[in-house]
Amino acid sequence: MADSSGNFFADDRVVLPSGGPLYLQLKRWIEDAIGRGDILPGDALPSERDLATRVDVSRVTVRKAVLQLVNDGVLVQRHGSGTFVAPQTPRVEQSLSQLTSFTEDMARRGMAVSAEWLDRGLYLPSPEETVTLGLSPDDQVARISRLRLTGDVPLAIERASLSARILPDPAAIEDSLYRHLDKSGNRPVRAIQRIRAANLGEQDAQLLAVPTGSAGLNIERTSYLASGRVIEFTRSIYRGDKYDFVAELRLGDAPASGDTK
Ligand code: 16G
Repeated sequence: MADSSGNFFADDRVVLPSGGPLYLQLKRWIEDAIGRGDILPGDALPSERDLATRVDVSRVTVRKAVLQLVNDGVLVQRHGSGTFVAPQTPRVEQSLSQLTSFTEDMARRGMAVSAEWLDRGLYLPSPEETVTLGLSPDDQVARISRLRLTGDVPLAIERASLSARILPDPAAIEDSLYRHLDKSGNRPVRAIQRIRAANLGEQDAQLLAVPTGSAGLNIERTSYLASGRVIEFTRSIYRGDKYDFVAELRLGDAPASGDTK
């Protein structure tokens, strides 16, 4: 990627925004430069030492500002190669009232999807899978785990379990699990979704290309066929900095406050 940051950082006139501790001034200066397009996604930042000299602050101040920007997802650090402006992907808004697949969600926004397979195969079910999926003692379970991306930006890790009777050959799934299920008339029509806040552990954070401990959303989806049978149990971890889950709320049956009649 072309590095257009050279001109910006080579400019002598560094005027930090005023107010607050120095590292926050420096942080805001970098954010403003990104906001104005003076430095672009993919551009490299100068080394800690060079930046400290250029801005005339200590290396500790630079380190603090950069760390916060990395935690905010504004910068990314690549081991051995330096610090870069993070690629920009808009936050994704996902409705909580529609049962859609990841592929459909992204296609609706004109965003390219891809997946990295982490695992897929048939296994002996765990007790939780047996109960949730309503399996018989000698049934197998199909497990598929994917890192889901748009472009080269990872958004979520999804680990789905389905009865092997429904999904006897997990390797046959191409891009979309729901499209695959649709072909055999097994696309879910209803789901219960539970969302919990979580701080990402080291392994998940690494897959999602964010610092360990970043905010994430743990989502469990149990999906049903029209018959009421459970078809899918998926545990997902979504990046907290990329997703907004949006629910429409309507006034319920209870009388509005003040309505005493
Ligand atoms: C969504 C679902 C996931 C489902 C997947 C199918 C959430 C939290 N999860 O990502 O349960 O397995 O879609 O997507 O929304 P696909 O058809 O693109 O494989």
